[in-house]
Amino acid sequence: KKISIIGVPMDLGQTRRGVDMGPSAMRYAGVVERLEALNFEVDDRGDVEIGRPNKLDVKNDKNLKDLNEVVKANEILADAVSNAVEKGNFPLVLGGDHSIAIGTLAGVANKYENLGVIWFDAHGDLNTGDTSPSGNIHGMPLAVSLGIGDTSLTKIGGYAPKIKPENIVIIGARSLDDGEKELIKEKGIKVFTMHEIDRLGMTNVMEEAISHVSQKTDGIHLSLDLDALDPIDAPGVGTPVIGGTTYRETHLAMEILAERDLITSAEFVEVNPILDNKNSTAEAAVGLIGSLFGEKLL
Ligand code: DIR
Ligand code: MN
Ligand code: MN
Ligand code: MN
Repeated sequence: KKISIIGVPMDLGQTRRGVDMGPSAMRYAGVVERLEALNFEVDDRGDVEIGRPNKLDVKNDKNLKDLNEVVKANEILADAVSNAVEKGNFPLVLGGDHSIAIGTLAGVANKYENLGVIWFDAHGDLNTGDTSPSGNIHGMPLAVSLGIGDTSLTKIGGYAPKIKPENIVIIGARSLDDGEKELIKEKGIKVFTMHEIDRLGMTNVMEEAISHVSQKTDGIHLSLDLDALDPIDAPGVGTPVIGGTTYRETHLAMEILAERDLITSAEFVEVNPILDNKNSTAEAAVGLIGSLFGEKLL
């Protein structure tokens, strides 16, 4: 299997600068070499071009910061991802803030009848302009992919919705806004919060998550926000939340996914080298990518 790497130096989905350097940081941490060492053929497609607004972080009347640039970049990303899938390659998207999941899913989901999604995150990313406390689009991609939110976002890729609520699993949640909690209840979205991870252990959580998300689906996308991990293990993120998954738990999750061989596309997002400790978060991300693609000690 050939892997297409697509970098997305996007930082306009939130307000802490530096996450645009995430793709460089992960390349510098050796992502290509790591995958080649596992005998994958890697096609690094370089980075998607991101526009710059004249003035950053301006909220429009829809409570959507830097909307136009986020839309444009995600349209380009959707095309790049869709091309990779069409070639039969595995798309591996490197972020960039989590608003890029809108474009990744737009590029992947039209190739599947029923795409499953495994979403590792401290957050739900289920806000809309109406419910978001921040106006940051990186807190909205899962809602957008469900077809909920401003149409300039939901119609990216030319169709909506991309995914169905019953085909989603969120893992690692510990910070949800009120509107997100309502949407989770209303749509019946499966969430394994940190409580369930503590209580059941990561092995059981992954078994349950996989059985939930693999029932009716014909492909599964993995979206991993590095802030799912505890800030001790992943300090280089814009919105750290105490009490996350450990380095080992997260590796175990990736190793279980590798064993089951169900993931058909993936993205690793929110690596911010400016906030990081000697690139350790990018290195953690690249380690997790290694495990996802089958790296083993023995
Ligand atoms: C918060 C933070 N719920 C928001 N979301 C983040 O701004 O919507 N998602 N950081 O990863
Ligand atoms: Mn998050
Ligand atoms: Mn189900
Ligand atoms: Mn996120």
